[in-house]
Amino acid sequence: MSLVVLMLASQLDIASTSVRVFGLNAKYLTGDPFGNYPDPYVKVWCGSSFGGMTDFHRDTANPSWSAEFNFPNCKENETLSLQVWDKDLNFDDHLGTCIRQVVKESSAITCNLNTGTLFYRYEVK
Ligand SMILES: *[C@@H]1O[C@H](CO)[C@@H](O)[C@H](O)[C@H]1NC(C)=O
Ligand SMILES: [Ca+2]
Ligand SMILES: [Ca+2]
Repeated sequence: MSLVVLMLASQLDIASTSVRVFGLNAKYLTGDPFGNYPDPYVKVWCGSSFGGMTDFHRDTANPSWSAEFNFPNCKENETLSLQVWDKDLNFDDHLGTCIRQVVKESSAITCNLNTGTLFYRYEVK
């Protein structure tokens, strides 16, 4: 194999990173003005790719979700966006959005929302 082919192969290898988002949980989320607890769930994006959403947990301010999200083509410096929502009968309430740029290493993120705090982890593979 020529040196050029080897160099190309190693560049392709660097380019084919992926990101796994996991360990989502939140504290002190609020529901409605009447003091009801929210029914929270999270939607996850990397760049413009939508990774899906967690299920919603009924009546809790401190949810913890087991869902994981894999982004096969998400790279360093792209934007991870996590939107936290309160499930309702008709119109779900947006409790806040967490936006972070992907860094090379794995990270544990703490993110303040409109009210409450979202925590999650991700790793770049
Ligand atoms: C990410 O951004 C940093 C700082 O601007 C830059 O040095 C690095 O090359 C970028 N990485 C990628 C994969 O674009
Ligand atoms: Ca609500
Ligand atoms: Ca609700």
